[in-house]
Amino acid sequence: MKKILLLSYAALLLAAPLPAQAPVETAAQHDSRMQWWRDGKFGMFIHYGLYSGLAGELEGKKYDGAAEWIQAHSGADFDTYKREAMPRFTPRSGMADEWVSLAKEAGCTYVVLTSRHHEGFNLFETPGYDFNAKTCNGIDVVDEYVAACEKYGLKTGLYFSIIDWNHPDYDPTGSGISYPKGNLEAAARGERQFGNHDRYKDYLLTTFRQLLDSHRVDLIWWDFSQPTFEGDAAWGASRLMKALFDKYPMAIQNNRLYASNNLQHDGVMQPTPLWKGDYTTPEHYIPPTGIDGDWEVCQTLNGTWGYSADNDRWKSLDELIRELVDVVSRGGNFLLNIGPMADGTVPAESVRLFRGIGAWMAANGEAVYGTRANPFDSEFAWGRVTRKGPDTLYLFLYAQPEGGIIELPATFAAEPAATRLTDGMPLRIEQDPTTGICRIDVSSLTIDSPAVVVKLSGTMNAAE
Ligand code: JFZ
Repeated sequence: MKKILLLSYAALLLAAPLPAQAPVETAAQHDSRMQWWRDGKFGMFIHYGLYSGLAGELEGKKYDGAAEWIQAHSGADFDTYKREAMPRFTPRSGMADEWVSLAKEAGCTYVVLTSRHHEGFNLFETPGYDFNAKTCNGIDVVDEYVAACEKYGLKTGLYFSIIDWNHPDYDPTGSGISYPKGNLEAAARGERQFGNHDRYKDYLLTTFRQLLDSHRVDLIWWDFSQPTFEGDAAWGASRLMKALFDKYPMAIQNNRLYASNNLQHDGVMQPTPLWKGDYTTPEHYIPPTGIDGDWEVCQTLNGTWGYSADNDRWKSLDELIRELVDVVSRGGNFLLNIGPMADGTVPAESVRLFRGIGAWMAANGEAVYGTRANPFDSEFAWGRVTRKGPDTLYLFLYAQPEGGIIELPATFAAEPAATRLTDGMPLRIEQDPTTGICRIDVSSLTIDSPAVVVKLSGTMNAAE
């Protein structure tokens, strides 16, 4: 008996020192857990909260920039923010159905809703803590959202802010993370009980459990950390991760319980070690050569995540479709945002843009879903490439190549075939074994969409 105990103790000591929170899984199990996400490629981000009603304006003053940051930008204290924002926040039953049905129409395979943002207002019922949509407005927004995801067959993601600008116990000292000046002043005046951060960490765990206990989730999008404020010390990260895997062992989570280079906007971005989360999250930035491992670009339509009444800096449909293609061709996922208004209505231009993407995806989605990164060493002046399995390439033409001929530095084992994806129209293709170049004549194609797709079927020979 003693011997057995000793032996198993030795085995424990010899085992690789895995961080406690890492899911215990083999590489194959990891691949199967990640599969729907890797193949799904395109998701909708939804930023909805008290800030949606303010729409970029507080106490008669307008704030440009990210509208969901208005409390930090204005410096409003909790009482001011609550007094101003609460009456303007008018969630409506049925709005979540509209969001998810738009996502479905756009060709998204998953959705991520802000269950709580930095303002700390929970969109779901949180017994014991009143600052939540159910208590204030009678609607558990997350309930209706999860039901809509099930109805339309999309994977259910929830964004969960670990930062909290209004919880009395949240202590931002030394975090390097913005905090509303008004709350700091109120704390200095002794009007706010402030800064028992251990108790805040307990609150985070309790609240996260409340969320999971009443809502089925496929993905959690944590947000966010700084190098001086991350992981176990700042958030009790291991406990949060364990709570997720205990309840949903197949769930996926991003990397923002820890600081990383998510906000880096140049150079080669480093992958996230798996124990910090399943994927890296570049924001408002498309890494030019992708990132090793799994990654997802989150992007806005007009520069703000939360709804802002005055912002009309909308990107064009062509730009957005090319961003989607750029990301997918480099091996990433694309999470594109809507910021619904006070009553949940999606701004008309956002609806138009998502429907436009949907129309393009309906015709060309085969070249996006289930694909992997461009297998060639570099990109091409005429456009982008994805690959599916061992014998299919998709070439996305942004422009006509010189002389109307695409030259790929590859040859194919069997006679390859090239067709226009939308209608199967065959294109002339020939390969030259001496130079190792394959030429496709695309001169007959009109570039009448942001990306015209050519499907190339044939098994590529390994590079010499
Ligand atoms: C975060 C949020 O702050 C933002 O509101 C939005 O939800 C986005 C998707 O994620 O973006 C960040 C994260 C970190 C910093 C700034 C914006 N930062 O470290 O300054």
